[in-house]
Amino acid sequence: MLTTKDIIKEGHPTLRAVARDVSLPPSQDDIAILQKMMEYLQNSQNPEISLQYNLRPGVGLAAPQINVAKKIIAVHITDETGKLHSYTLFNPRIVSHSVEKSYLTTGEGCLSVERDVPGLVPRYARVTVKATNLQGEEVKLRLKGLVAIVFQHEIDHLHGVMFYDHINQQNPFQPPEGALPIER
Ligand code: K2U
Ligand code: NI
Repeated sequence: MLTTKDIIKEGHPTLRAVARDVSLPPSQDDIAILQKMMEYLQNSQNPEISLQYNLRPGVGLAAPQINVAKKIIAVHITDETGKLHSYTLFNPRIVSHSVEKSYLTTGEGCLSVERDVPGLVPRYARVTVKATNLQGEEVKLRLKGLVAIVFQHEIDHLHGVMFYDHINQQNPFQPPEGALPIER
């Protein structure tokens, strides 16, 4: 199982690399990588397991964070309405997005960043994502709210972008014009 030591931290060059497309249909190796990433998220949200292995809770993980520069992400989050959003995806890309912005009112963190970075992170309020799932099927997801923010955070990782790259350095807590606040 993946644990905290398998997650690379700030300063590691792979976090700033542009990840490669996964060739499809996915190989057994790539399938295993994705399954381990989802297992980490589920373990990190399990009180007993996360305590036993000292795992930081995560709702998303991108392969570059385990030093695999490939376009692979996992998302496992129960949203504000109590709906579980659980996705294991190859080659995810944002194909369209709203003009309207949103932001997580608590700011963002990152499993690869072991410090608090204060400030609001402007995101698109709604995104449409296309990807290939574990079964090799093309999926099209229309996302909003917290799960849309998580997807943008993870897809950023595939382009070597960290959440704090988006923070307004002049006024970190200035909400983007007309943006929708999203509570955690
Ligand atoms: O990619 C990662 O480092 C995992 C992050 C994803 C994330 C952080 C902030 C905002 C959106 C996504 C971890 O899940 S940080 C822990 C966390 C838990 C619940 C809600 C937000 C962040
Ligand atoms: Ni992150």
